[in-house]
Amino acid sequence: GHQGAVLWFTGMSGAGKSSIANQVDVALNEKGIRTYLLDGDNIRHGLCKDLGFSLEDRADNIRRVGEVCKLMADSGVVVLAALISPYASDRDGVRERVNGTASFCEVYVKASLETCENRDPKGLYKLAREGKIKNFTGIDDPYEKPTKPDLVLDSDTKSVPELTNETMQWVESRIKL
Ligand code: GGZ
Repeated sequence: GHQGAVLWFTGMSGAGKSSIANQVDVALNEKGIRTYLLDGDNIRHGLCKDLGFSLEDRADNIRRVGEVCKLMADSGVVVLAALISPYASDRDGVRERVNGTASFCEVYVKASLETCENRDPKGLYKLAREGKIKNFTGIDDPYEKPTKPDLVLDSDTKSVPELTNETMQWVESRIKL
């Protein structure tokens, strides 16, 4: 068996968190590593169905998903969590909760607002600009950039496959699998 770990992908909507986490998930499975992917967009349809996007609700969202990460990592799974997680204090809370029992890696999926807005895969930035969605991260709600991430993925200039490889290299060198 391998030791559990948490790879926590943070970044704005459209930065590529889900795409990269999905590809890393596939790559780890190909190596026979047990994984579980927790995606903000999916979690918000179930476990965190009752939560919105206020500061308090985002904090609760991160805390709940962080607890699930800890439980699963304790059972030996490599957990991939992809949530915007815009507040440093919430991310630090998860790190503190997970550390000690499993490895925690804060993966900053770095992309400029311009990049994210140009991609706008779901048309949400457009709606936010039109004022039809309020408190949208990067538009009228903050994103606190990680100051000491364990890994930075430059999504402005690199492709999903490249960033997947970078993540795999980091995982293989830093986490005992
Ligand atoms: C940010 C929002 C918002 C607002 C809806 N702000 O790109 P997506 O669409 O598929 O993923 C985003 C998702 C963010 O959920 P998270 O659980 O990751 O957020 S957090 O960590 O801050 O709790 C986006 C969509 O929900 N979405 N409204 N106002 N993203």
